[in-house]
Amino acid sequence: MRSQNPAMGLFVWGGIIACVIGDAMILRKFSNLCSAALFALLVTSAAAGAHAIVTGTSMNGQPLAANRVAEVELHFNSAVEFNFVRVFLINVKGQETRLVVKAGKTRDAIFIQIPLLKPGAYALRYRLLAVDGHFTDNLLRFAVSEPK
Ligand SMILES: [Cu+2]
Repeated sequence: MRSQNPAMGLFVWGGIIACVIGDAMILRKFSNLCSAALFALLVTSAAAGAHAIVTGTSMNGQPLAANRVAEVELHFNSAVEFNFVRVFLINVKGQETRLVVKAGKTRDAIFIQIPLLKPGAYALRYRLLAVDGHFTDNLLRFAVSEPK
């Protein structure tokens, strides 16, 4: 969502400049504009956050069972362009393996096929294109342990 509304940017920066000048001139009139501009800046900064980031997984922070294929679902904070999704498994030696990915039930989710793995620490490295045109590269760590 970054820089997609120049009018808002102008308003925000204009407001901040007015705010500074207003303070300098001790004109009370400017203080409302100043608050409005700061508020708009906070709102637009929040909206400029990364897309798409993981908001939840079917692993739920729990380790996967060793030596068992699994399907892990990832949920994102935005719909993703499924054809541009790439997911790699990384082991502790840094070796990367591309994983099979399937479309999720909704456009903001995907399924990842996890192969047979030994107990240990792993990470998923994913590269996604969100529907707003932003690419995101990120890592998601997870553990594999012997079933209890
Ligand atoms: Cu975005």
